[in-house]
Amino acid sequence: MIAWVGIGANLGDAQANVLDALARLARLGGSTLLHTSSLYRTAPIDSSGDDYINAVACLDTTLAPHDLLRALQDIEQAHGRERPYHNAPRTLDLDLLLYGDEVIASPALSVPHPRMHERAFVLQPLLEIAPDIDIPGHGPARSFAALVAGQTIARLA
Ligand code: PH2
Ligand code: MG
Ligand code: MG
Repeated sequence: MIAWVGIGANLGDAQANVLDALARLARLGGSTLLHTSSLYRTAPIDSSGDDYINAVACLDTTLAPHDLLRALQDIEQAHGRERPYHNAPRTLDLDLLLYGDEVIASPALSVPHPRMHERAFVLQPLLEIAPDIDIPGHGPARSFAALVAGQTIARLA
């Protein structure tokens, strides 16, 4: 299955944390890392603290969705992820954005990620590596680009 993962960090050395997450995804069992976007510096949306570093990765994986979610949470925990309150600044956040064209609504996991089409920090890196991708239930990801054009995002050199 092709899975898309959103990566974000705005605590500690956010850029190093995102790069380490990409390295860990490249080593993930049962999975092959196919594509990674550039890194982006983004203003916090419904969050606080420093600017975020964001990226998106594409995996070809044999892991079932909830097993992949657990693997992503293990990587977050390796970076000491704490959740003191909703959308608190974080050392590392790994979100399962898309899992093939599946729609999943379980207590632990919502796919597509519910707000991904409203967030430039997801859409811009995703469209960089998958310009023609569809978001199940929403349509072409690129059709939302104009809606998020006011959000501050800069690709890192
Ligand atoms: N993640 C959030 C909330 N707000 N803002 C930016 N810029 N980047 C994020 O990754 C992010 C956010 C919840 O996970
Ligand atoms: Mg998130
Ligand atoms: Mg998350």
